[in-house]
Amino acid sequence: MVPFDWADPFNLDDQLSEEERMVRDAAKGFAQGTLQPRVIAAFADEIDAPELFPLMGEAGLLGVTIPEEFGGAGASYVAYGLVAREIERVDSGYRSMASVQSSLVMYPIHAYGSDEQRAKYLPGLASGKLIGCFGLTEPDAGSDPAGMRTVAKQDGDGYRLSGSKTWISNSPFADVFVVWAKSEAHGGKVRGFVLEKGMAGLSAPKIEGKLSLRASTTGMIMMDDVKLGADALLPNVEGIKGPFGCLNRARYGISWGSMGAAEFCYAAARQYGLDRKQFGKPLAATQLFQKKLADMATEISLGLQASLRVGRLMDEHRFAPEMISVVKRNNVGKALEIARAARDMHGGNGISEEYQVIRHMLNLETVNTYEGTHDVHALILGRGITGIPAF
Ligand code: TGC
Ligand code: FAD
Repeated sequence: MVPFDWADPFNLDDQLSEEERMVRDAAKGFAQGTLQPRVIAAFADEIDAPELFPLMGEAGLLGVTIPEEFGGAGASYVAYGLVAREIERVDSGYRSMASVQSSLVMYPIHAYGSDEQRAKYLPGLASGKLIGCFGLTEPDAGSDPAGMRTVAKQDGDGYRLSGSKTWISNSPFADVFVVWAKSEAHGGKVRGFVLEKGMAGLSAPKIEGKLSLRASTTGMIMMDDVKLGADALLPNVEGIKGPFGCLNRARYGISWGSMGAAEFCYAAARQYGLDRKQFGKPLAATQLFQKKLADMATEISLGLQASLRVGRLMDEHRFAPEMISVVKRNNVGKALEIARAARDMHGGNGISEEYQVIRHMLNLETVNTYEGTHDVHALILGRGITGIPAF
């Protein structure tokens, strides 16, 4: 028998390689040393933080799974998940900034790009000197991105892009824009294009007034006949499976990240219950409080084990997208319930920025919606289970 560790019920640590533990520890050091001290003010004041990208790059947290020859860490998907967990333990918005860069910008350039595109963009993105964004969602095409209206028209050897994307993380300060459009030159099929800040006809206004994910900057991408060379096309993927291949990676990372947010809330509620006395005893000495903590520990330990399993299968190239829907949907939904419970367990203090649980709760509302809503993942699973698409 071994003693029970409330903070790691199934000894997840034991199941990691030495390299994975090192990546995790580096991420933890950065998250607690650099991100935690600034997050309360960043959320309160909705502060843009492009300067965090080079710091994340220096800490080796961008492009964790991208080969070292392109500036990445060449590490496993499990290591990538551990990084997301440590960053989101501080704030879902900071994890969002990093996961868009890694999974939604570096991944498609590496997987679908030409040698020239890889050489041009990946080292800068890995170091954080370049900031990337991913434009899929449109005002009239959210859960159903195949309904997108952004169009690429042939123009000599190159293209002209017109349309608008909305709710795009990082876009107001991005240097590199991976944008998905229906290409007239390719029979109307969805194709990926790489745009650069400063191109004529391209703008990226900020969306103000978010009450969730306020430490992460979100904007639109407006494209008014943006002229692109032939070299802007991502040559090695065609169809909507291109963006979905990126979403698989980001959704998987979110399954770990949301557990990091949940672990913060669980640890905070536990400590608060031990410290705070009512009716002559600590709150943690009451059955209701203990039941809530037991539920949190159970859901977090099961969620982490599930993400670890999916990560190992991704590392072995043996995963189905539906597996990722299970862990994205379950872990984010459970993290949101845990954050709401932790908020309640802090009483009045639970609504204060100082205790941080309400910030996690508000953030997780976004995380439950983006990268496929909770219900859309149920429908992806429903289709996988029955063979019938019910979208
Ligand atoms: P469907 O008929 O299902 O498939 C069309 C083609 O795509 C392939 N495919 C996939 N390939 C790889 N991975 C996946 N997960 C895939 N899912 C589908 C499929 O095999 C097929 O290929 P082919 O070769 O036969 O053409 O397509 P559909 O249009 O009916 O899709 C339905 C649905 C609901 C699954 C899809 O529309 C969906 O996932 N909707 C949710 C949209 C979404 O997640 N948007 C995310 C935007 S990005 C974002 O939120 C970033 S936030 C990041 C942050 O800040 O952290
Ligand atoms: P809708 O699709 O309109 O859904 C509204 C509601 O209807 C939801 O509850 C949904 O579950 C439900 N619904 C939809 N279809 C069905 C159906 N068939 N059956 C039953 N219920 C259904 N996108 C990007 O491309 N890049 C980004 O970087 C990015 N970052 C984001 C950052 C933030 C802060 C936010 C909030 C969003 C971001 N998104 C990004 C967009 C995000 O992916 C979309 O918001 C999400 O996919 C949902 O689309 P929608 O908002 O249009 O909602």
